[in-house]
Amino acid sequence: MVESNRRRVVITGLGVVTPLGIGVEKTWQALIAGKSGIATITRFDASEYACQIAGEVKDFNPGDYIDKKEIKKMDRFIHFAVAASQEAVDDAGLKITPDNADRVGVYIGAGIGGLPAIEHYHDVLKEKGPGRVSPFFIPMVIINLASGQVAIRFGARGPNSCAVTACATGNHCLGDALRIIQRGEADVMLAGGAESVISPLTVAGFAAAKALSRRNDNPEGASRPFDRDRDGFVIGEGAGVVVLEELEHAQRRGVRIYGELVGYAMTSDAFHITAPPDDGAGAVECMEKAIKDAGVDKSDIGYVNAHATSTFADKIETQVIKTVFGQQAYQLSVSSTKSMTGHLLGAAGGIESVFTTLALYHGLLPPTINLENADPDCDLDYIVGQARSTSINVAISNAFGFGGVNACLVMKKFQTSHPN
Ligand code: V7W
Repeated sequence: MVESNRRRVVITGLGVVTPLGIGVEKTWQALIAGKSGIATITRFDASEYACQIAGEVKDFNPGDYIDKKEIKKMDRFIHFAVAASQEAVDDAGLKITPDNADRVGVYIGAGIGGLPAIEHYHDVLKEKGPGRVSPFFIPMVIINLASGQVAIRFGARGPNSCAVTACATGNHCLGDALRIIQRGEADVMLAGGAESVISPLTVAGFAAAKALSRRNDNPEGASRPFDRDRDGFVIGEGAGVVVLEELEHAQRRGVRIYGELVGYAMTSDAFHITAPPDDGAGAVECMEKAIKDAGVDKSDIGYVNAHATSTFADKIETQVIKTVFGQQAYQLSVSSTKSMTGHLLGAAGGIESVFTTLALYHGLLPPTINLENADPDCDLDYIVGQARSTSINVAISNAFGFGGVNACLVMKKFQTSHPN
């Protein structure tokens, strides 16, 4: 049961770094225009690799956000986390002072973290010896240093942690941060995910697992969720961070409210390391529980931001949505923004939470691109090719990751009075 007296949590700031652009405005405009951020890999020579394409963040200069001497203490995923957090904090007009610092926390995770720096310093160790490994190597790569560096930057002395749950990381981070505010342990949380693992070992590893698209001759067409000819996901990099804030705290500050985070659930498939079960039972239960937690009717939900990664699992997610919604599934608008951004792994939930929030706020649903020939098992309304105007009030954002982790978030258009 939803406790009617529980603290309400609203979204007051947004920040992203994505393959579609640096910053919310640039990314959102590209997203609703149906642009692809996928191209041939430039971060290393991938010409001998089975997969040679990715969603790289272009023209990112960490020096625009971080002092020169601090840059080398962080791997790129932390640079992204800091940049997205700065945008979100500025957007929310949030001032963190000694008076409120212990009521502001950070919960930003990554699925893999500093693997590129691990690869680099392993080479340094082998070629030049242990004395040449940077004293900053460990804090550069460990995942909780995304939250740690963001807290240091802003002096946020409240709860500080992170989830590390593969491709569900971002959703777990927002959901866990939601609970922290609902329980009264903080008034404001910066929450989201960051990832940057477009490196030789990651690409080789995912390709060996046959998880990646090999459509190297057509990068922009490679991420094609729900399409008959999808052949794996495309790795992306970036970060997505939101400012979550207790409603009255936000109202006292007089800040813009983008939307309300009303529901969260997590479940486990307890089934397989890299595949969901055919019936998607764990995901079904996760969506059901998140909707119940939100205290909304299924019929209130109008949009699903699907996890859909352009793999075999897209048809399982389609089945999951049908199991949860029955006939209503065919009235829902569903899209996979990964068709444009690629799969940002631990950052996916962070950026997709921003997209879902903006979709409700602007009344505009982002499309699924590259859906040319629908898989017969994928027969829902996927907002093919073009963004769609909408007047819906409630949306759900899915994230399902390796290890069988499921995390779903329900967002609602902001209304002063709570209908529940
Ligand atoms: C991903 C994978 C694709 C989905 C899983 C659910 C359960 C185990 O690339 O995000 S399939 S794996 N997540």
